[in-house]
Amino acid sequence: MNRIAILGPGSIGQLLCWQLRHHKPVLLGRSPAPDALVHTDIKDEHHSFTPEYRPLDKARLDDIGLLIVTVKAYQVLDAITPLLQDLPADCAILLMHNGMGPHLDLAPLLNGRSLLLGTTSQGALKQGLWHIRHTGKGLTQIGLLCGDADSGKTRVEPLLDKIENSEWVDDILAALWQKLAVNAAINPLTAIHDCRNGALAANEYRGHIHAIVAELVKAAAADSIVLDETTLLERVYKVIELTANNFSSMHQDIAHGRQTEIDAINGFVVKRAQANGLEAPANLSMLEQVKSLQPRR
Ligand code: KPL
Repeated sequence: MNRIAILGPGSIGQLLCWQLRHHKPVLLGRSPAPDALVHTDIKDEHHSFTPEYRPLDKARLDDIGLLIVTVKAYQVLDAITPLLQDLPADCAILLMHNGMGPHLDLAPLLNGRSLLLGTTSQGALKQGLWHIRHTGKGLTQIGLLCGDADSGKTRVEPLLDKIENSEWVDDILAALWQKLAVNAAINPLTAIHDCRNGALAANEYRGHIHAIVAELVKAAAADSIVLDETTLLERVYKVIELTANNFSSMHQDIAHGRQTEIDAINGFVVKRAQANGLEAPANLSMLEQVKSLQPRR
């Protein structure tokens, strides 16, 4: 049987597990098994269900047809590599994390398995180990990076079917670069200046935001991804307006003394720019400032 497994039962992992509950997803993790997952929906109604939970150290994986990976970008390689020997040869893998980069290292290790990438702006907040609150219904986009397009799309059909406002995109890398622009502009500035997203609408941040986005557009172009700077800036300012009251995920990571996703966000822009002989000083400055705020690994 082709089961769906979710690796990384954080807030987005648990939200997807709830949304896919009719497909009987398997949760893979290291915590003690949940008696139930509690899901508080947007209307503040509580629901619960008990997914099949497999502790990672002794999980059977031979029935998994789609592995959805919802760990942080910096955990992706370490989380997936030990599982590869036990995953079926035709198991598709879907990465859903903020930022970009792990796909470059992972793709060569997959022995022909399909690799799909996704991004979601759905909001979910952890209320307890196995309790999440669904806080926002943003767009979810999924597409194929490598492997067979038809079977890749078929494997993620349950997600496209069950997640409101979700879509298949043919050019997933372009979609991820566009989302990256939003995170590259908002996340580090809110972390460095210790402010809510809405504060970035002030004039004093305009120069930084424009420089970050302009460099990102050039880095993407060097990787053959064509982005429109004006449209991206509009998108950044729209998200600042729509999420004005929120603290970004990077702000929260710094506030709680956790490692951030900066390497996969501004760090990725710097890396791709440098790989193509370009410089990205505004993004490099964000990278360095956030690194100085986060705990050393
Ligand atoms: O995705 C986000 C994040 O915080 O990581 C944004 C869009 C910036 C919303 O806070």
